[in-house]
Parts: sequence; structure tokens; C-alpha cells
Amino acid sequence: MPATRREAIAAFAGLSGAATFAAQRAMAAAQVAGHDGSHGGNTVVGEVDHATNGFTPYQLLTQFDYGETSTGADGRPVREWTITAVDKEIEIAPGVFFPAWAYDGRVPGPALRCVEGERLRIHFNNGGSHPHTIHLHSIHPARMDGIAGAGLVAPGESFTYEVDAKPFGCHLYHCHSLPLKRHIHKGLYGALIIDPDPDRHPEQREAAQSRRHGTPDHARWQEFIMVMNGFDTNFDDENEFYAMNSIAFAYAQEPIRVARSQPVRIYLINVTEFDPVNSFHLHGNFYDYYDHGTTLTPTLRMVDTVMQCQGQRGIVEISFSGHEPGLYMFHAHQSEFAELGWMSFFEVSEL
Ligand SMILES: [Cu+2]
Repeated sequence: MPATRREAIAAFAGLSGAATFAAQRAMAAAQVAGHDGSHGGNTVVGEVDHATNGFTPYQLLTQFDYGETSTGADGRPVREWTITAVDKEIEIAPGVFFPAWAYDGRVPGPALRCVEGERLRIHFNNGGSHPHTIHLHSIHPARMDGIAGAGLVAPGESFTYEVDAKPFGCHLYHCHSLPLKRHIHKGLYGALIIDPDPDRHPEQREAAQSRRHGTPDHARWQEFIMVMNGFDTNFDDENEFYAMNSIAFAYAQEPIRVARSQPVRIYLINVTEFDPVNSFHLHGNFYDYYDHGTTLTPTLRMVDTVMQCQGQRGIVEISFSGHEPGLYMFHAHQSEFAELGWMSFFEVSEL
């Protein structure tokens, strides 16, 4: 039986600074699972069956989809993907199933990654039960917008969206069929990452190279895709569960390992439906933020919390160099969201 919003609320207490690293981790796991007996944890006891979902939290976090590259008749680089929308039930918390609509069977859909200036072709097949689109947050012609009259695809039909990769940044794509909130909330969304082309930014070449996949400057970064989302499991237009990348408490149960000697970059996107804002709050550290990722200098420096409305996104850059190894929590600072699943940890190692 789906939990109501109130029933699903679980207390998730902060961790004691005096606890050892191992004890912290055990406590975190116990608290998430509600096994410590003191917090009435009634949300995630047990394990999500990731094999049945067809994706793991780690894959959602780290897998970029670079598509197929070729050279066009005009000599320009071309990058192509084929994406299929399907109806698919996914497990978003242990024992909690959500009847999703999903690009390539994943929520979020594949994290499309390309380079500024390339020609992009997205071949979209609608294998679902309702009309869907792919609406890109990018600069493109109206006829490629992925709305009714411009790439709306009936079940069983196909359409190819063809656009230039611009502007560079951290973007997203989502279905723009009506009713919009239902089509987005059902799971039809994903990241669109356009790396800057360093040749186009000679004055900020170093910063551009650090973001351009395939360069040595880029290789030292530990990069993650984080899509903040929520799930209305009883269809009352309120979310019962919140998550970063769909699975409630996934990165609290299995913290994200990072080496403190290497910088961390997060492509952060908010697609949460029904709530006006979401946020990203990091413990024990501050970070730089690039709103929409469309600049090579930070738009916010030295912050530990940013908020994003739905559709907003940005790049978070964190350094843990000089930090003690340990578990560093991060979560939505809408406390209710954190208690309903949007709660995570970095496990910072000594290396
Ligand atoms: Cu749709």
C-alpha cells in the first residue's frame, strides 16, 4: 500500500561528530534502515532490486551517454543517439513501485553528453502508451522544440530532433506532452551536458578544457550526474518520496566514494514536480556554483547551499583536499525532502 506523505516521514537524525568513521557509517546505515530503534524510521528498510529496475544508482550517477559520432558532409562533427520511451514499473524505495514512463527504461533517462558546436541528432521512438516528445533545454529552432506541432510523437511513431549543441552547459531534456506535470513527473527527463569547446574560449582555455571530456585536464575530475526528483506514488499531486536520481536514500545506504586529492564536479538538475523549489546542501565544506553551467567562471562562490526551481540546473565544483577523510552528508535543505529520501553521503578517502 503506498504510504501517504505523512506516514512516509521518517526521522533522520544528524550524525555525531564524535563517532568514528566506521561507527558513523554503521549509524548512517542503521538510521536509514530504521534499525537503531530510536527514530521510528519507517521508510527504507530492505533493498531495492536494482537488477529488475535495469539500472543501479551508481550507473545513474556516473554513466554519460556519448552516442555515436561521425563527420557530416560539411565536415562538422555529428553526434547521434536513439532513445525509446517505454512504460515501465520501477522500484523507487524498497517495496515501493512506481508506474513510470521512462526514456530507455531509466529514470532519469540517459545523460546525453556532447561538445559545443556539434550537430546533434536524437532519433526518438515512442514505445509507450501515450504521445511523448523530447524537449531540449538548448538553443534550437522552433520546429525542433519537442512540443505539440513540433516533434510530438504518437505511440509507435518516431521523430528525429536535429539541433546544434549550444550553449555549453548543464542542461536537461524532458517530455513536453500535456498534461505537462504528469508527463514530466512520470519520469520522462534526463541530463543534456554540452561540454565547452576549448578552441572557442581561448581566454578561458584552462577552465574549458577541464570540462571537455577526453582531455587530460578533464580526466582528474570526479564527475557525477545528480537529478533531484520526487515521486507521487498515490497520484494526489503531492510527492511521497524524494530522491537524487530516483532511488530514495540510495547514496546514504551506499555513500559515493571520492578521493580527496581530486576535485569533484556535479551536474545538478532539478526536475521535482509539484514543489516550487529543491536544493543542494553540503556538510563540512563549501563549493563554487555555475548557474546553468553556461559560464566558465562561477556565478556563486563559497556557498554550501543552492536552490533550484524546476528545470533549473547548474554545476557544483567541490574540493575536499585537506579535509579529514570521512562521511560528508549532503541533502535537500527542505528538511521534509531529506526525510523522505533526498539524503546522501560522500565518503571521502585519504588518497
Ligand atoms: Cu510524455
